[in-house]
Amino acid sequence: MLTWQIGVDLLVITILTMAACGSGVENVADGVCKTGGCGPVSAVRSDQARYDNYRIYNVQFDNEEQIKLFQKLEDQSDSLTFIGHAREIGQKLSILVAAHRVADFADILKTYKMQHRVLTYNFQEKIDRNLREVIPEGIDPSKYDWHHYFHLKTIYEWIDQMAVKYPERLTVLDMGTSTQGNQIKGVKVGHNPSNKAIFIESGIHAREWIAPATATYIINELLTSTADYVQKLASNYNWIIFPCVNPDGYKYTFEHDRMWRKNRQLFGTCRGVDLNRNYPDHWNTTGSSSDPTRYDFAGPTSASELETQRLIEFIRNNVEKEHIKTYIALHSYSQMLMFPSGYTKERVPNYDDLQEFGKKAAAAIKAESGRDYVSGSLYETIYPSSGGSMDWAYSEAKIPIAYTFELRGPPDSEDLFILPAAEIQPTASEAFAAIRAIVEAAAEKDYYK
Ligand code: 0X9
Ligand code: ZN
Repeated sequence: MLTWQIGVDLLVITILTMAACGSGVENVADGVCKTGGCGPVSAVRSDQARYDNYRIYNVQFDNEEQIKLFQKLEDQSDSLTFIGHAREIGQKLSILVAAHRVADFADILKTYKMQHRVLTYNFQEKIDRNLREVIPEGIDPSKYDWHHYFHLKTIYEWIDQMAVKYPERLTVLDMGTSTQGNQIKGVKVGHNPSNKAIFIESGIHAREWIAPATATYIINELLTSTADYVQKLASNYNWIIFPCVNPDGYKYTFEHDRMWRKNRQLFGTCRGVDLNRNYPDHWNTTGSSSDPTRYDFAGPTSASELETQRLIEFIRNNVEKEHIKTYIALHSYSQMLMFPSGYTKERVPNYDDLQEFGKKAAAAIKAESGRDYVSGSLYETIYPSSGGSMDWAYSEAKIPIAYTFELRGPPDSEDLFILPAAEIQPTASEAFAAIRAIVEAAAEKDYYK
C-alpha cells in the first residue's frame, strides 16, 4: 500500500512538473527551473515547505501589556515566526504569519490597538522569485557569479577552481565535517607567514544566503581586483574565509525549506541547534532558548554541535600560528555592524575603538551606496543574545577586533532573508568597503603590529 502510494505521488509530481516546464522533467533540479519559464516549480515538490499567503506584519509595542501578550503569543504558536522577541516599548518587530492565522492575528492587533503595517501579503511569491535566481547544481563552476545564488556544491567547486587558478595565493582549508557529513571548506588567501590574519565566517544561519555570497565575493576581489587598495589588503594581510560554516542547514534551505536557520541535528520530533547560540561564552544566559523547537535553541549543552567544535578547534589551533587579529561573522538582515558583547550591556575594554571603527565602516558604506548601517555593541544594537561565535572569538580566543555584520535589507525589509539576487553585488561590495575601513582604522591604532 505504501509503495503504491509513493508510486502515485511520484507520477503526479512528474506529470505536473512536465506540464509546468513544458519541456520535460530534466529542466527542473532541486525545485529550480533551468529554463526560466517554469513558474513556481517548488509547488510540485511534495516535500518542500511552502508559504502561500503567509503575511509579514511589522508591529510596534507601545505598552507593557502588548509586550507580555506577544511574548505569550510567541510561546504558544509555531504558526507565527517571530524575527526577534518582544522586549521593549517602542520596539518594532517583524512577524511571519501563517495563512490560516491571518484572521486571528489581525483580530489581536485590532483588539489591543497595536500599530502595525503589512509588509508582504504572500511570502511564497518572494521565495518563488528567489528560487528562480538559483543556478542549478552541476553547472560549470567557472559560471559562478554575484548575480545569482548557488548551491553548496557549486561554491565548493568554485573554490577548488580558484585554487587551481591562483596556486601561489590561495590554499584550500578543511575544517572537517558537519553533523550530516558535509565538508566545511574554506580558503586562505595570502602566504606571507608574518602577516596578521583576518578570519571571516559566514552562513552560520542557513537562510541568510547573502552571507556566503558576500564571502565568495571577498575571496574573488582579493584574488582578481587590480584596485590599489585591494592589492594592498591582499598583500599586507592573510585572509582566512569559511563561506559556509553550517553546510547542512544551507543545503536544506535549497532542497526543503527556504526559511531554515539552524543546523540539522535531530532531537526526537524536531531538528536544529542555532549555532550562533551554541558557543561556550555565557552560554544560554540570555536571548536563547532551551527548547529544540525554537529558532534560537542554544543546544543541549554548550558547544554540543560538531560545527561549533570544528570552528573552535580551528581557531584554537590557528589563532597564534596565523596571527588572527580580526574576526568577522556575516549575517543578514538589518544593516548593522555590531561588536561584543552580545550577552551583557557592560562595555568591553576596547569598546571605544570598536565603536570608532564601526562608525568609520558605516560611513564607508554610506559613501559607497548611500545605505544606512547602524553600528554599536551587539547588545545595544540588535538584541541581547548569548553563545554567539563573535563573543567567543573575542573573549576566549582573544581576537581583539570582532564584528558581526547584519547585511541588507533594512530592518523593515519586505523580503526578510530573501534578498533579491540583484542586490548581491552591491551588498557584498559595501560589506567589503566596511571591512576595509575597519582594518585600515585598526591598523592606524597598531592592532596589527
Ligand atoms: O540572532 C542572531 O544570531 C543574529 N541575528 S540574525 O538575524 N542574523 O539571526 C545577531 C545576534 C548575534 N548574537 C551574538 N553574536 N551573540
Ligand atoms: Zn544570522
